[in-house]
Amino acid sequence: MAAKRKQQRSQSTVPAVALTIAGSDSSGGAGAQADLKTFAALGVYGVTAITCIVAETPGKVSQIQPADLAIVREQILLLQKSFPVAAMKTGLLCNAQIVLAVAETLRQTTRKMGTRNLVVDPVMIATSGQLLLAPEAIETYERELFPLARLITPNLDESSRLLGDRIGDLPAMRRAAAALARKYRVAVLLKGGHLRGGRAVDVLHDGVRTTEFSAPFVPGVATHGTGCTYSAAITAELAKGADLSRAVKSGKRFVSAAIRRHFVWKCGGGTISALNQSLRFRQP
Ligand code: PXL
Repeated sequence: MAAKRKQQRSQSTVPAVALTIAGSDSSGGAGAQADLKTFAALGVYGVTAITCIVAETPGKVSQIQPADLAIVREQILLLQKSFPVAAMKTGLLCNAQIVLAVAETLRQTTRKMGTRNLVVDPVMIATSGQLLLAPEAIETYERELFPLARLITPNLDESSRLLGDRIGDLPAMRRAAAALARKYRVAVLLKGGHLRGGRAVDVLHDGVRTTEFSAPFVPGVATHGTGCTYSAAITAELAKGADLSRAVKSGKRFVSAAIRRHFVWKCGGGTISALNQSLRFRQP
């Protein structure tokens, strides 16, 4: 009887749906793969629109192949038509034409959603330093995609490029987050993870208020995909109905745990490591 009730309960629980529009990372730590693992860990059903295929290992991008614009558009259109997509994120969009195609398709399809539950992670450079986005695409992001977003999540390098200014410490981060929110009229989460120090501090500016999110910095972990995982976790929380500040708080907790509990394999005389997005952890 109890087993039957349990079965009925699990059948009647339909998860919220989140869409990621992102590149495929062959090594599974970043991109759409990281997003799907994160969505699953947070109890959200993930669907994907793949924008490009990246052949890479955690330390080195070998080759990037952009997808045709028609298939990028069709994936988004089809998913939006068929699933009750509650929140979306964009990851690596590769070039200006793809950024434009995504923005145009989202403008077409999200009118019926009511809210703009779109998180834009403006991925430009890999953790390894390699350029992932064609530089001329930045302007297309600013003009076409940022106006559709509920939140943009640049890291320090990306924020510096957007503002044309170096960001060297926490007071500069606070100023930069406010400047970005003013410039693009959108909420901004400026991630300070790359500002080495005892703590990893991120600054959220929602157009009115500034909130800071802090976690111990985990040194010496050669990871990539932290930005993808973080924005995916925020998107998952938004899909479940959290407000922006709560979604960022939970997202920060999730990505910090994924870094802390990263995997390391011994391989070919060296080691290779990856984020661990696979474990569901308890929310205090
Ligand atoms: O972490 C940035 C990133 C995003 N998306 C894809 C990637 C990478 C990094 O290498 O491959 C597909």
